[in-house]
Amino acid sequence: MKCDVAIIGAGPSGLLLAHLLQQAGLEPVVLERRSMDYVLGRIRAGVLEKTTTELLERLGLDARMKAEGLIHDGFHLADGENLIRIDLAELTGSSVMVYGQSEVQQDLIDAIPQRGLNIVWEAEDVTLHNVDSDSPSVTYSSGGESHTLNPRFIAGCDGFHGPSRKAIPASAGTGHERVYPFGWLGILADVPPCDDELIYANHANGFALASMRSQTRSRYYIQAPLDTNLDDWSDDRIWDELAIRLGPDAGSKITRGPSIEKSIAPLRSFVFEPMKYGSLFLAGDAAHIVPPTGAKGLNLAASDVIYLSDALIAFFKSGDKDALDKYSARALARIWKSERFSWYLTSLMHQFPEHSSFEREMQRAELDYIANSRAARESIAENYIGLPL
Ligand code: RFL
Ligand code: PHB
Repeated sequence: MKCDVAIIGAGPSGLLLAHLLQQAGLEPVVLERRSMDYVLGRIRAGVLEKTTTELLERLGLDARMKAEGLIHDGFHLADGENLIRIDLAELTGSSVMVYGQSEVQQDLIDAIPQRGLNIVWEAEDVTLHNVDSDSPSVTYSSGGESHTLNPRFIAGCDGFHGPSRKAIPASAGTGHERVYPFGWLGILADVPPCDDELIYANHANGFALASMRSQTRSRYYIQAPLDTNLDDWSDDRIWDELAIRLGPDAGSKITRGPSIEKSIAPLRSFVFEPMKYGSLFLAGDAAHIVPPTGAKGLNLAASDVIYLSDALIAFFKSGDKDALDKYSARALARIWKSERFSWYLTSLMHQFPEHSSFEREMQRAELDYIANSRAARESIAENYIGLPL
């Protein structure tokens, strides 16, 4: 099979990159460990920045998003009592799109046959070889048979736990990490959302987020200890806790219903640099993780692949390696700013076991400042809608 770029992973970064390269006339091959149904069933992000919606537009894969996605002109921070509205439209002239990552995945996957994209689902034992040379290879097995790809480049889009980052020798890069002492317990239910906009709440019992997928499907999260057992959290217990944490107004507007998905995700900040080693380029969660509080993970995956596809296309069209050499520095400049914002909102909105009354007062004072300062709200808004590429 001819292969210009072997892309490992069919999450948003792998599929977006594959479509961009294919659109430019290159021949990428995507290797995905899981089945298509498994990838489609993963419930994750919900908020898309303009960079991401414009990328889907550029690929001509924006029709369903435009028809079904919800444009949000603002969101709320809450201190358990009062709501502080961050008016994105008024403060920045822009907005965000609420459209689930599973829907984005569906749109990217639906277009695979029609665009002639090569993808191997359930590829086993994907292994990278000679990544430090100009002739790397990737071996894998599929349907009981062994295969080898000989691409010019490999794109590691295989998420935090994939093999790509691990193929880089420890001496060739640095990982920067912060692990938070809690996770998010998420619930998805076919009930109308409690508000038209998202609410991020800092309550003495812990953080809560009211989000949505549509006018009839809600997504909620609560901060929970890392050793939380999902069996201890009946739907009723989660609804009761959300009603407390979201405050009297939003809490009283929650519509309860049976969960259609429940999961717990740990929170982590992580950056690996550089994002290039020889002929291997990392993109998305393979190179960095943000805690979900800033809604940045999927959006960073999108900006990485915009930079990476530009650089790869320039190389295949003209042999110019300059943009490839600059990819890591260019991507990291945006990544670190999103890391900062995600860490800041996480620090502001959660209860930390190690905090004393002093740190809790700092959070309270910061929320009070945000409520009363346009400059503070403007700073939050410009980060939330996404910094320029
Ligand atoms: P993914 O989505 O993890 O995809 C990686 C793919 O690689 C495959 N893979 C392999 N394939 C072949 N061989 C191997 N050995 C492999 N090992 C792994 C995996 O099966 C998978 O298909 O990474 P990608 O593409 O970089 O995309 C990143 C995003 O998925 C992630 O950043 C976001 O979901 C984060 N995130 C959010 N991001 C936002 O922009 N806005 C949000 O509102 C938002 N909310 C969230 C989130 C993440 C969450 N969780 C579960 C951590 C909310 C939550 C709760
Ligand atoms: C979601 O709807 O899943 C969601 C929304 C906003 C976030 C994180 C997750 O910050």
